[in-house]
Amino acid sequence: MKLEVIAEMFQRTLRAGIVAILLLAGARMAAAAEPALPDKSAWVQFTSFSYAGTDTAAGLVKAPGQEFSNPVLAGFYSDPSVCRVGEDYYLVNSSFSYFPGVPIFHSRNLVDWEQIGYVLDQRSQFSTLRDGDVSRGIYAATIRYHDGTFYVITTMVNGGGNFYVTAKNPAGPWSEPNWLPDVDGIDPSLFFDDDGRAYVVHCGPAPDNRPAYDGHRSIRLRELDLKTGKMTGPEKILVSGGTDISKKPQWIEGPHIFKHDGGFILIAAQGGTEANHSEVAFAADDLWGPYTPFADNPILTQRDLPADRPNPITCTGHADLVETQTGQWWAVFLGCQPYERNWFNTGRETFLLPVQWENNWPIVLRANAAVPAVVKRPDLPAAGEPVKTPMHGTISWTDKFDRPTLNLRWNFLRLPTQTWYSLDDAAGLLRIAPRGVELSSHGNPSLIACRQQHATFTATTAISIADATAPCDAGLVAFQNETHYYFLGIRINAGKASEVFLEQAAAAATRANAAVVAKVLASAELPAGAVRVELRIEGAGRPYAFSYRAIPGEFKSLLQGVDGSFLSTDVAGGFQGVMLGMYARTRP
Ligand code: 6LW
Repeated sequence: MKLEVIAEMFQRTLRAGIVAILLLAGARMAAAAEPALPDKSAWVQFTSFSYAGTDTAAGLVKAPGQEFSNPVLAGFYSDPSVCRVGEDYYLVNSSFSYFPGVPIFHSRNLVDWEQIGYVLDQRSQFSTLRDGDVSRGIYAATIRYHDGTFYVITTMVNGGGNFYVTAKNPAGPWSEPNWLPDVDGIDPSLFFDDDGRAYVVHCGPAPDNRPAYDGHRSIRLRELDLKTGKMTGPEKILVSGGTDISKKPQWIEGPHIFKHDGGFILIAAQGGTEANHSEVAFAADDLWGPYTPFADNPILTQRDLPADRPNPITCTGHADLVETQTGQWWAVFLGCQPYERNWFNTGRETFLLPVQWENNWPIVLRANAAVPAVVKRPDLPAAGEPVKTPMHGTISWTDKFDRPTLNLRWNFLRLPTQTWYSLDDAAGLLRIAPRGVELSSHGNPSLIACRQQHATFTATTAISIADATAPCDAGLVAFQNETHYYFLGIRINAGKASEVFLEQAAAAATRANAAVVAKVLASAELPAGAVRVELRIEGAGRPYAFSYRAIPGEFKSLLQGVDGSFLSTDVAGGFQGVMLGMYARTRP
């Protein structure tokens, strides 16, 4: 976690209510000012989108019924949290400024996850997701099940702060947010004690709001009255700074409390979500502490491994634990897969490893042990059970837009302010209204995107050129944030596609400069009479290649060897990975 992000966030949570109200009022005015959409016949007609990604580690799995390879959720699925109900497991991730928010998955074997919905799929749950950088929005969520009800607790850093929602069915519907204005900070988690009492444990500011050093934070505990939905009783600081405050540990965050063998185990991330990330453990006889750090912390990190190791997994931390119905413990946590140096475009992904209890301490990986490429599956009856939509390994799929609703993999950037897309499942068309909202803006562009889940991938979309299509630019985008994206587009006018171009966001512009001007890296004339144009982005680690095909005709390269590190978190900053999507805009 970066200082400027968290500092700003704490200030914001103090003013949470006011900010939320102001943002909402402002957003309403902005929405009211938006120009009316043109008639649907003028919208851009996307006829398909295909994705294919290769996972090299998956190739090492020789006995898929008994083994698996990480990650279990490929692509930007950070800050995983997991819970079990009987034989069923549920997992949630952060979603930042993408809507719907907080994807939720189901599994019976902990390895193969099927998305069953989103926890925050109602506009009303998301009233403040209107502006702000992509890396704001919804931070780490925790999922727990208690007494017939599912709870997801998380933070909206754009205003509102911490809140929880509940559901009887994890696929939804989920309730409206129950805001917790008394919880100051991020990464809230719930702990239900055997007597039914509920507690929120979270990452808060340094004691008395006076950090002794950069990254000085605390882990705090307070009771939650489930009847009133309000915090009750005193708040207690369980940990100040981290495992050993004399060593100035940074960013103690993402806490969870578990009962084990009659005592209490607190785990938390420490070191920041980048290369120094780790997971550490503390133990106490009483829920309120005192909490003693494990002498051999961390219980998980990759930070001490040689930088030149093959196929490195980095940044491991932010874990959650679950006990299976057969009494084994497993950890889900985030990890990254750089293709070169510290460059990764796939964001922070969800990993799974077994936990060994040693003298009542949960060890995920011993010091200097690398995340193994191939892992023995959990010993669960449903091992190897197939899922409809694989989320890891080598994946390929095509969406022909022939269903009445959008597939769960599609996301919008921030809260859609208008209904600017429509699905025509009979014709197999996804229509997107070109609007004057740039990818560089803090608005809601006409972008429908899914995750880049592999370093080596191909994404292709097809646009049918109809006579009525409004004059616009439309095509395929690889988007990391407002100042780091590539847009492979065509210019459409009067029923003709005249030109294909590749645009790169002008990263040199600062975030304060709203008028970020993109630059055109390459362009080519399209042959007259093309009825359909296909656009393709291929990634092979760092190099990205952009090609197109005017139909009738063959694929042609527009530009190859484009620097994909421009889209990496290391270069672009932020918390998420690259999204690939379909985009349309009126001509700037
Ligand atoms: C999250 C924090 C972190 O809230 O990064 O990796 C923040 N950990 O715990 C955003 O994902």
